[in-house]
Amino acid sequence: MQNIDSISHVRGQSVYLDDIPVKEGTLYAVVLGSPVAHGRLISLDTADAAALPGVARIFTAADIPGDNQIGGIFPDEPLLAEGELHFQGQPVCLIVAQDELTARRARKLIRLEYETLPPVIDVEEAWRKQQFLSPPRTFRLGDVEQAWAQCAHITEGRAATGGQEHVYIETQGAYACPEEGGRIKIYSSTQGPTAAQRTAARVLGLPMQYIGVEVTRLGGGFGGKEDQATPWACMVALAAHLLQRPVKISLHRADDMRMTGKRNPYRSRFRIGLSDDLQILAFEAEYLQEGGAAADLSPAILERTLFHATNSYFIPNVQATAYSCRTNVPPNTAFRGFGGPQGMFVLEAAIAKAAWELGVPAHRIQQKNLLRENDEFPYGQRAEHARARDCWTAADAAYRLEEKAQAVETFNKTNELHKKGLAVMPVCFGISFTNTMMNQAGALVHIYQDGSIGLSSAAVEMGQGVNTKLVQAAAHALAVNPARIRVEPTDTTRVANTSPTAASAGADLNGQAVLNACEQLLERLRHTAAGLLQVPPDAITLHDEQVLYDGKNTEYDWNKLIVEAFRRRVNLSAQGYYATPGIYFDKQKEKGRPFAYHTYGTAIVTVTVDCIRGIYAIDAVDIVHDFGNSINPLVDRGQVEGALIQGIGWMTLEELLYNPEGRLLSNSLSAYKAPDLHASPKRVNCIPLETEGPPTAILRSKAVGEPPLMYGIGAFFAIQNAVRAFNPAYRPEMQAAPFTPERVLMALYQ
Ligand code: MTE
Ligand code: LUZ
Ligand code: MOS
Repeated sequence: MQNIDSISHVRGQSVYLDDIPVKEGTLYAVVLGSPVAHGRLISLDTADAAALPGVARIFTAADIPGDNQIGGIFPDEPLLAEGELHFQGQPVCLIVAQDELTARRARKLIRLEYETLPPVIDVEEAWRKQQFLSPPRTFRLGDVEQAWAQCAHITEGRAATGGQEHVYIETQGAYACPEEGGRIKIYSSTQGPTAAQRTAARVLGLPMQYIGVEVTRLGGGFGGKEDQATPWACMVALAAHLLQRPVKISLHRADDMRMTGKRNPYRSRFRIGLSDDLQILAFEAEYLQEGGAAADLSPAILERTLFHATNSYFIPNVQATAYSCRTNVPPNTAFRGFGGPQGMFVLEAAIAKAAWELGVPAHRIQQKNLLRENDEFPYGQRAEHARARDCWTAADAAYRLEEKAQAVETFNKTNELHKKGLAVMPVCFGISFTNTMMNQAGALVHIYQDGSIGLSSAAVEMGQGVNTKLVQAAAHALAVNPARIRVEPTDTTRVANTSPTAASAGADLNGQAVLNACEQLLERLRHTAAGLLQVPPDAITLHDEQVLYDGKNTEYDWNKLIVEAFRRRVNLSAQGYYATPGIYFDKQKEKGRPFAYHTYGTAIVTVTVDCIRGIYAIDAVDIVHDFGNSINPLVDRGQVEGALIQGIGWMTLEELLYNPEGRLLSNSLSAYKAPDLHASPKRVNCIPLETEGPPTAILRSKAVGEPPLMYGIGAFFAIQNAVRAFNPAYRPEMQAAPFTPERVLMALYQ
């Protein structure tokens, strides 16, 4: 089935926040951000700004009727700064005016008096000063101390990965409208409608029932709107509540880039020990996560780094410790992979380094150590339906790994100024929110009298195709034509207490809730049909819009059945609910079964480096991916391609630079290089691994949103291998991503 949004997207008819027709009297807001990364606010003079014609009001922390607090995991983040300033761009005042231009003019007239304090920008400095956002965590398996003695080869090193700007096409924004009786309706570009609702209620000092949040779709989220869409929703809610006027905010790209958090950069140390026959016997790592100025989701991201510290491999002795460090930059946040990519990079860096030292290709070490059925992860869960080896074997068979590696070597022998590099990137990603509580979802399905169907769920459509998958699930369950089904905007008044659409689990959780609602309806309809036909309900089935008795057509089709059900006063609406079974995690012991299942895959990445210029091209990425039984191969392939290119961008091009004063230098799309067509691989092959898929995946179609991002890590190591082919003396002190052309050039001539 084609993505249900594709036609309206192409025609420009899809509705995003900025396409909602505004109500008469709507005001527009802009935010004044802190000019310093660390400081103390002395005074705030808004008189001139407030006097500018057209300015409605200027809000500061003092205007907040409820709690000035938006922290999701820990209450450590004010909506508007009070006393201390913690990062450049931290919201200080909200300026509301008749139009945006006036609000921006007024912003320039606000005078801030502050004392500047020394900022901490460097994560190692924060670590030395013990500035932690949450307590350090350690995952352990076996006994590393005792294992080192058994290793024939031990190597140590350092690794670093950079941040990443989300570059969602639609920037952050929200629109709040006051309604009757003090209620506020918020339209928000958020992955987490309930988070926006809960936090706005807290800020306004109102019960949650007073706030309704509606989301039609996002122009991309990628994790950047899991938590960080909330402040903008709260700000317009505050202004709408106090002014009793509709208020809208829509961030300019520059404000969005400056004020919002990004993927957490990491600095890490590793030690890896192998046996003579390349078995990894021990792995030890210490991860320093750059959290930014507030916890946001960083503690949960830190946890996922530890969950994915051993990626797709079994290592019998592991000790992994992670520190979430507080620095004076915008709070970093969720980004596709959620700490998993940062963890996997470190192990891959360790394997690559061990491979050079031993003079073997890294893929020999990788292959040797892939997970097998029932192997234990450091967090206690065992690999069930482990597909790591199946994906590798299938990739080897389809793409002929040894021949490819041979071809790269031959090329490198015969070419002086261009070198090729090859790397394999196996991926194993755990599916479920690691916070067990969040693994629940709801749905509401109405069958209208005319047989058409309205479907609501907690899922937010952000381009990943979740709504299409929900329509497919409902059509499958009710045996109707998908064209009958319309997906309603996500709305906290229709489905309450929702988790954000994140962790790649949106289709699984909400799809199962939709199935649950549809099963209830189906049960009622089968009884109705049985009554009409005077036969037992067990013998009734629905198939292709027909009511069947004992497998044979009856006089009733879907429309006729619905008319009869309504006449007989059968409830044609159902609320569905789902909570992932069988998952738990004990944070005291750091053991449990946090994931419903794992998504696996293997990618072979080949690149060519121009050794005069340091530039490179990704020749091909050849993937075998475990989709389970894909419900929508086209949507899923789109997810693989998009995630892959996002991963390649993170590993090769995208570089966030802050100056020592904590100012973002790469603060525009001309200074920050997001991957484009030129950065994309010349060829992407993706073969689905033929598997059955687990029952907790929606119709056995595995979660696909995040895992393929990590194939991009292969690009880093492929480039590194090409560099080593040119410059065998290359010994990086630290394996640091992104491997930008500048860094490649330095490495070629180190
Ligand atoms: N695809 C598009 N087009 N746009 C997005 O914002 N977000 C990604 C992924 N794919 C995203 C996307 C992220 S970070 C996640 S967690 C999943 O989609 C969320 O959707 P799902 O749970 O329905 O897979
Ligand atoms: N968000 C979250 C996530 O809150 N918990 C998770 O485990 C997670 N994983 C991936 C992406 N977002
Ligand atoms: Mo995705 S990082 O879980 O929004």
